[in-house]
Amino acid sequence: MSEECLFCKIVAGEIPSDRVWEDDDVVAFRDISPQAPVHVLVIPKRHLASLDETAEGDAQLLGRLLGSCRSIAEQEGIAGAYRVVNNCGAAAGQSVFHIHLHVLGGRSLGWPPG
Ligand code: DGP
Repeated sequence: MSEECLFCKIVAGEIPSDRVWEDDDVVAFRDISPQAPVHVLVIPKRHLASLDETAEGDAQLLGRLLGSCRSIAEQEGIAGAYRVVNNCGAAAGQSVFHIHLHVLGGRSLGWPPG
């Protein structure tokens, strides 16, 4: 855990969140500022600042994050019609430096994204 990290505090339960999923390695909760009717953030319990900070040894964890997105999409009723996004780095829109996948759905999603 990183003591200064907002999402580590959410994992620890020190900051409340609307959790929709949890297993040994992964937690998912609703985004505080939803950009779609379904907007869930999927994060590892272990602190990793961004995708750039991951290495070969994190491949299994990254796979589990993506697999959790699939399960959450099914649970949320958006299977077959959702988007998974990772913003890596401030210039790409990352504002919280604990790696997370956004699962967005429940409305029509345009492409390309902004
Ligand atoms: P990003 O910009 O890709 O780093 O996404 C960070 C997201 O985190 C953003 O969509 C808003 C969300 N967020 C920020 N603070 C909180 C919080 O305290 N609780 C929850 N549930 N979401 C948060």
